[in-house]
Amino acid sequence: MSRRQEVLLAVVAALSVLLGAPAGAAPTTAGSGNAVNQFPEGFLFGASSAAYQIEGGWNADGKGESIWDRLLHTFPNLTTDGRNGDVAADSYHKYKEDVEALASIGANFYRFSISWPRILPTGDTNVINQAGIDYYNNLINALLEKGIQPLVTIYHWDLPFELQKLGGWTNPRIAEYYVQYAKVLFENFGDRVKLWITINEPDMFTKGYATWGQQAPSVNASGIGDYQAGHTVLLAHAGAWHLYDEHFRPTQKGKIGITLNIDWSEPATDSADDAEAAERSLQFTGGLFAHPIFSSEGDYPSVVRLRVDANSKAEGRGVSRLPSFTTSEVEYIRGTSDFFGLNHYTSWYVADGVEGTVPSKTYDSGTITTPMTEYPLTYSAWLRVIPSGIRKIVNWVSKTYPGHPILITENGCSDDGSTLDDQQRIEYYTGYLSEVVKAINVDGVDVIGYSAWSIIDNLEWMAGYTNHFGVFRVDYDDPDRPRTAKASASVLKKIYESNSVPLEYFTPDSSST
Ligand code: GBE
Repeated sequence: MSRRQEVLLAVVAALSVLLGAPAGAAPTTAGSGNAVNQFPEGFLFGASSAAYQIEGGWNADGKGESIWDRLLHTFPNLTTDGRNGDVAADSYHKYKEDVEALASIGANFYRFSISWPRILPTGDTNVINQAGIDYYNNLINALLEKGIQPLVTIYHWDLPFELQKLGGWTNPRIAEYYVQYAKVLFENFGDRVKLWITINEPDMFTKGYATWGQQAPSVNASGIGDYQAGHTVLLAHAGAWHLYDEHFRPTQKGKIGITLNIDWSEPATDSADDAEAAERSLQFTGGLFAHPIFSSEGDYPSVVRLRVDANSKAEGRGVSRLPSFTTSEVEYIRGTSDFFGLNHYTSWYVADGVEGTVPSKTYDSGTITTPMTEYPLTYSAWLRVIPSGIRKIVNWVSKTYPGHPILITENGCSDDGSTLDDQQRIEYYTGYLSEVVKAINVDGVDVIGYSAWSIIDNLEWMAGYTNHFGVFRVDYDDPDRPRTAKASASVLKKIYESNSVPLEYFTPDSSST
């Protein structure tokens, strides 16, 4: 048996153990007798990236233009440093060095995304770019040679610009194009890829239809375009899940889910109104996408439905700004995820009240969000180190949507890149992972894996290359883009290889919040 076949068999075996439990079954970890700092056997450890943030090769070998290429070429000053993803970390040519980095921290899996326009330059299947297929085949094979399982994000924000001409995600037909694209990926890579994420963070990238200058494509239709785009995203996700479930799962035997980003909302005071507001804010970010997929009844959360309908009416509109699903669409979307992919970074205070432009999602939610200033800030203005939040959010997910294993697909923090001795990142990872392992062993939450953001420094969207999230530094002033391990890489390695948060790094008690 080849090394690759052995790896695949091990992967499939681990997956059936982790994901095979029927919905509603007791979490396997509770009462397992594990020490509190010990992860369950078979826990998956990995690191993440995304195509536009690392690949470069923006027009190499037949790749089509994406909405991010178009936005940052047209408005170069949108990013903090005026730089874009044309070359990025040059992973299109240097992917083997990324695989080396992953192997050196003992990662079991690598979560990377596939660039839709690198595979389908027109967005549709009339042109299939063989060089793009070859690139991802080489990456996948290089990972498997090292015993690292590929976890593919099908869509991490880089829509083919040709499809934006049709309205992008606000056009419901994009769901059909998306499913055709996913089919090409299942056909070409599904023999070796056993874990798929349909879509990364719809709450985040649909801001590209609500605002200008924060996200591509920067269609400024606040409170309308974002809901409309999200509606298409849910149908696209469900379409890909059903296609996989019916036509590929029987032979390929993998798992497919969605990744949602949810910050923790801490009630600003002890009042009942603020407690309700904090829950509402979770519903407007996470629930908007989670409820249709993971709840037993499906469809949008009622609090979101009622508030957007009421506000739309009060604004004198003839139709609600939040589209409606037909009964058969509700059924089509419900239950279409094999696990709950969760990206989590930070927490906020949330109070009852009104802020945000009219119309906007923020205004609809009736919440006021403020930073938890008593916690340390990282190099990103929005990102404070609040480890207790990750334990709270995985508990919230498992209580609100019981029966779905949670895969943490992103967690990490930024610095200014000035040092390889990244002590704050070490505190961040060890603090957050301490809370994750307690959520598993103390609270009985079914978390099956964890992925650090990110394996290498990358293009942090509008922050350009100024916010460094990697456990490996990339020297962006050197045309060779050399990768160098930071101190945090060796700490992750200790955690990943011992399947525990070693006691020297473990936080036994949560802080007060
Ligand atoms: C994820 O987004 C993304 O999946 C990943 O691509 C990204 O690199 C990573 O996290 C780190 O951000 O004016 O300072 O408030 C806020 C997580 C920018 C969500 C912050 C970008 C939250 C998306 C700008 N947001 N982030 S501001």
